[in-house]
Amino acid sequence: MSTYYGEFSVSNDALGDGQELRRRMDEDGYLFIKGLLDPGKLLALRQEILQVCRAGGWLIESTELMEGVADVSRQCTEGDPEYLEVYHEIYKLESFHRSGHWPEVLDVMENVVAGSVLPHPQKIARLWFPKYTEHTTPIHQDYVHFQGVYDTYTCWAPVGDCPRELGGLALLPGSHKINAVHAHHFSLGAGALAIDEEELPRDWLTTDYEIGDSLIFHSLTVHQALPNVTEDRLRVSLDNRYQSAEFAIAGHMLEPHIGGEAAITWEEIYKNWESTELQYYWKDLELETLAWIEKWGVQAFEEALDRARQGDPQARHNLRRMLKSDTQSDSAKRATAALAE
Ligand SMILES: O=C(O)CCC(=O)C(=O)O
Ligand SMILES: [Fe+2]
Repeated sequence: MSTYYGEFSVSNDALGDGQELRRRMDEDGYLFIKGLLDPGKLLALRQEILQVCRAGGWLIESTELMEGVADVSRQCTEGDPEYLEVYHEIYKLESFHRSGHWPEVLDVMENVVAGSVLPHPQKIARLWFPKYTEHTTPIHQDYVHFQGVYDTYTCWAPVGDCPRELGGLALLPGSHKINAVHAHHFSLGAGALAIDEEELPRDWLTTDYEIGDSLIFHSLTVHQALPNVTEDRLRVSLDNRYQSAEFAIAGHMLEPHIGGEAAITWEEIYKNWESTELQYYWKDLELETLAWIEKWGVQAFEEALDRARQGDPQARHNLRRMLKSDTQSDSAKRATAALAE
């Protein structure tokens, strides 16, 4: 049965009314704000990001930079060393980190958390190749990845227009109300954890995002990315996280995003920044940190091993991807053994 995607409700009418924004977040698990972010600033950021992608060989030469025309033969994603090479250069951009602190975002988020807001130090950009459907972000709740407290919120925003075919985010309204984490299983898509579609209702919502639009949702709200089915366009987006500054935060959210053994350090990231204002901005807050909960990742890895032994191509791809950046750990040894069976 194919799924029909309805349209988000727009919450611009409630901007500035914290109580109403919180009521809607409690009711629907999301807020969709049209034109929240300034298109001029986003376009400047898009240009910087795409310049890095072009320098990394991801874009077709002689095409208009801002169109983001991808060289499909360079397809890669999170976990691939060739993705990290480009992503880490983007991660060094001061403007990319600053975008998570733009006042228009902080204003809304202060209203959502009803007080002083903590933007997570770990910022995230996603660079999504076209026709790479198997690797699309699967159905999940953010809590399994970002953890900390349930009342953590994601702001997802495309850096450029993002019509449905470019693969924007879709979510299930009200799905946070189960107030619990669904079972997550192995998936080849980003994050490697997925909820079974059969367990869920089918009233998915999405939209044809325009530059500046922002989708804000709760850490238990069930969501997924739609596949990028364009011929040759790269999807560029931001997903940053916010919570009340009064709550504890998961310790890993104080570290840069992804890399495992090849991770980049804050020192490397800050090397060429002009301003120190946002460097280590969380250090004087004396935040209480929470330990990483391993269970979802561990379970998905066991599933990947089982499926790889049975010859499942997605699981085998996942383990081979992991072995490109880690050959020494116990998990790497188990992955090597499973692939050899
Ligand atoms: O952009 C994506 O593909 C994944 C985004 C996502 O799952 C999130 O922002 O939480
Ligand atoms: Fe997510």
